Amino acid sequence: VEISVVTSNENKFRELAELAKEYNIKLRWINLPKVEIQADSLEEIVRNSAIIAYNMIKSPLIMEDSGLFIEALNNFPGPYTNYVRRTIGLEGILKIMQGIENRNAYFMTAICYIDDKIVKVFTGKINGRISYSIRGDKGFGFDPIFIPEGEDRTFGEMNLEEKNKYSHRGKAFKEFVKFYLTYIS
Ligand code: ITT
Ligand code: NA
Repeated sequence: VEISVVTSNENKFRELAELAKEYNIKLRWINLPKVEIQADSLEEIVRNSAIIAYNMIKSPLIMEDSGLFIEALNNFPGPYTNYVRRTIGLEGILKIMQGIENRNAYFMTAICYIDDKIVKVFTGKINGRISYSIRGDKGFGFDPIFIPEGEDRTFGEMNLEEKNKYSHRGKAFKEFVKFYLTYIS
């Protein structure tokens, strides 16, 4: 069985495809923007997006919604991470965080799988901290300012395999795989 991944973000697809290889799951990229409702939780957003996409594509697919949650900012930007990236960007976040000693933050991903029988959401979370400067040119999005727990390097300083080992996306995808492999057998 082939599963489609509907996302406008090629980096996301690359990370997911690399993870899927380990389990012999084939992913196919459908490059479409996701329709996002405004809601407080990534789970709710992605479930809605997936239902909308499924009505167009009508074959098994996954979609995902991710966000960066900063403790000192009461979990902002969270579901607004994409908007913040397009507006104030990484520099803007570092500026807001100037003089703030609590750098705690986490990344979260919610993955929704949908087919003609089921709609199911899986999540993954990685704790870490916001760096004091932009470091590294690998990865994408907020990777150059996020340092995962137990590391000194930002995600921007890690290659794709290293990031996948720790990442929110890697964890959410593993949860999905646990479900999926028993579901199809
Ligand atoms: P689709 O909605 O088309 O899937 P997107 O890039 O808009 O692509 P999200 O809404 O899930 O995806 O992403 C929200 C923001 O979080 C976006 O600006 C990303 O760059 C950023 N982001 C997502 N995953 C990330 C990761 O693993 N590392 C760093 N930044 C990430
Ligand atoms: Na988005």
